Amino acid sequence: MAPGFKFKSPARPRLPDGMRVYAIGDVHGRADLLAHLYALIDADLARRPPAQVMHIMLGDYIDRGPASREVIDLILARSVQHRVVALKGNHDSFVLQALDDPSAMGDWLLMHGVETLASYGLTAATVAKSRLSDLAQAFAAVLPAPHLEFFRGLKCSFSCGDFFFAHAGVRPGIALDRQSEEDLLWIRQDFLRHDGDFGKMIVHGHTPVRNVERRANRIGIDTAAYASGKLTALVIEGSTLRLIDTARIAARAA
Ligand SMILES: [Mn+2]
Repeated sequence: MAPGFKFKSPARPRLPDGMRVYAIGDVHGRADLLAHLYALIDADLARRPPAQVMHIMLGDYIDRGPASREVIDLILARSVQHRVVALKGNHDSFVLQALDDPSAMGDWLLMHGVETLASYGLTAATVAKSRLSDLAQAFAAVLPAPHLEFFRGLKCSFSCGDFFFAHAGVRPGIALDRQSEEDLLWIRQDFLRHDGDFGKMIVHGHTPVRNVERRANRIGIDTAAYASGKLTALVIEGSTLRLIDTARIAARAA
């Protein structure tokens, strides 16, 4: 950063006029919740049709929950009717790495990759008895081509108006267009503890919170859907923020 460089973040961040963003937090294999959330968004769109709509998925589609494959199918189907920007989460990054390098397959299994493999038909028993290189080959054989393209196409960040979207956050002191993939996908305390200006309002997931965490410089929307049943969408229009989440539906079903 050049000496004397100062961020100039507006006090009330806003999107371009006529645009509405639905930013969606970490799904982690809960296709049931994502389907519910899309239905809630459809109802919201029917009630209040905007000029332009964008869905921004904040990453971590897979692992932990039971239905990673179905989550990807839902996002691909959604992309036919809507503009969907799918960002890369740290968990999602293991898919391509594991196909390339069997040792990364080992790292992925330590990050709950076994649930994702199971959703693609590779059972825990198969995983347990397979060498990592065989497992990588077996995974390559069952991963549908559109899914491979989906994982290849994930972006590490996206900016619109005064908002900047990334899975985990950004590193303080580095311009938003110079952030590393490692930080955008993995950063925690160095980002979360920073209370200075980042230049834009950062919308992120990755670090679970019970309720959406709104600070002066960032908004965290990973409401731990996998465990809590609450998958959250932050709705942004102009400088107005709203929340839509699945908690009520999940509670009724329980
Ligand atoms: Mn994450």
